[in-house]
Amino acid sequence: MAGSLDVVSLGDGGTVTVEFAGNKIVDGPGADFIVFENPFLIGGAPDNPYAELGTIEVSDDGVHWSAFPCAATVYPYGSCAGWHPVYANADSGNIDPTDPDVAGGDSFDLADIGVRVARYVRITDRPDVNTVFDLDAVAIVNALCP
Ligand SMILES: [Ca+2]
Ligand SMILES: [Ca+2]
Repeated sequence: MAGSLDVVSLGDGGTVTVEFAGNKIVDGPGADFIVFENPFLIGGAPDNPYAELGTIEVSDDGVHWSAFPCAATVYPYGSCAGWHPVYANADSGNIDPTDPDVAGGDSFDLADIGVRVARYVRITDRPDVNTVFDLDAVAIVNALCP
């Protein structure tokens, strides 16, 4: 499976902030949001993704940020984004992009970093990793205003 080409490339060390106007991510059961990049598995091996790592931070006010730790340089990449292939596809629409069990992508649980609600998600390409993060989409799993 090839990664999506319908993406926003951040550039090395680049950053993008996604705001959910009129909505928020809330800490509910399990994963609360999913970040979709376009990694693929080299040779189809699950333990050998072509990872384009980014650090994920969340904020409720756009001023104070909490980061998911992302320091790994070898598989598995822990709380980094950009290393789980995406299975949901907006064009075919047969996989729910908000279901972390089937959608693929990198899922995040606010409880892991002690955050209750977040309106913003900031993604920063890892400048120490010689790949470039390409943002496909961010999906809310647990929304405050569904
Ligand atoms: Ca949660
Ligand atoms: Ca990079």
